[in-house]
Amino acid sequence: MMIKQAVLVFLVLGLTACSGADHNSLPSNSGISNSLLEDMPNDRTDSYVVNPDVQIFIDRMALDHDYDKERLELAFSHIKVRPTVIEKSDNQPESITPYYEYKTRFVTESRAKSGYQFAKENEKWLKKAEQEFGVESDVIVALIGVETYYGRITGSKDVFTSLTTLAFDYPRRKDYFQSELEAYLLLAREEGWNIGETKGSYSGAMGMVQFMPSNYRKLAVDYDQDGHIDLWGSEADAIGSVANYLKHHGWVTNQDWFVLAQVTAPKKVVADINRGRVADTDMATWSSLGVLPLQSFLPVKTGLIGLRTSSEDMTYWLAYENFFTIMDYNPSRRYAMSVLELAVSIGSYENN
Ligand SMILES: [Ca+2]
Repeated sequence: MMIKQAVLVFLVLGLTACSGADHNSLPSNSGISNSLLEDMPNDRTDSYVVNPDVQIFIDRMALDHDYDKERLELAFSHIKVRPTVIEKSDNQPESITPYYEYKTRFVTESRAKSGYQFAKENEKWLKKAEQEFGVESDVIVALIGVETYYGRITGSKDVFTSLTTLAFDYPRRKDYFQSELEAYLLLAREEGWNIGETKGSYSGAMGMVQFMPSNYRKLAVDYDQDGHIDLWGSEADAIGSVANYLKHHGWVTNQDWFVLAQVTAPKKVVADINRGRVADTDMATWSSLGVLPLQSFLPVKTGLIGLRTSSEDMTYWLAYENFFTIMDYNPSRRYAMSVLELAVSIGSYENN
């Protein structure tokens, strides 16, 4: 989540492909996972530990957080230096997939059915989260459904290796990934994980809700109160964490997400379609620009969304604040619309 706008590709996908996270095992004596220890480069000079930037990072972790320097030296000496990560340009297929194609990955009958079942199994936690955070359960469930198919696909890459590669060999976003690496190492210490045993996405997003380490530390919650925040194994923790995230980013309880709209003069609003990530324009202004809601609407500000719903058709919506709060999870309109459409499907599944 949250960095999907940057489509990254590893030149060499040499990462271990075993699935699941063994993050619940006890820390080894070294605090490093066995899989990482077994993955020894032939020569220490092929490892990240000899990189001067890594040495600076290690010194800073020791100084700022009193982090065990030997443990870090050992961990970084077991990651082979990988070729620089490259970024696909903005016009790669991934970023221009039209909405009607994009949504077929997420808004499906089977995903709605599984979401309905997930909701039934977790009714207790979803009700609690609705009350405590004010986020509707269908939205929480749909978000987990789009992120990882309700926890079925949480990523199989070692988070420490992914973040190290991005932190030191992806110049454009190295500050961001160094701070995520820092958060990951602190999280590992707090949660008692061996460094290198936590699996996630290629960019270091973790668990059923695909939180980056900084959000894991800041916004994830131990909702079943077993003493650990486990976003892989605990559906309760995943539910509470998503609800807390959305509340933190301004979710408005029980407010609609959008209304369908008609755009009578597209040229007049060409700069307003998919502009920004805020609901900042009132209905009177939209009306003067020829944008007319096709359904009953709330007297609050909205933003204009336009997405391709077939090869010929563009559909428009006036989106309320909550639509943009979903975009705080992943800044893609197609993503936000998919989550909300899946939420509708899950909510109406029982009546199918
Ligand atoms: Ca827990």
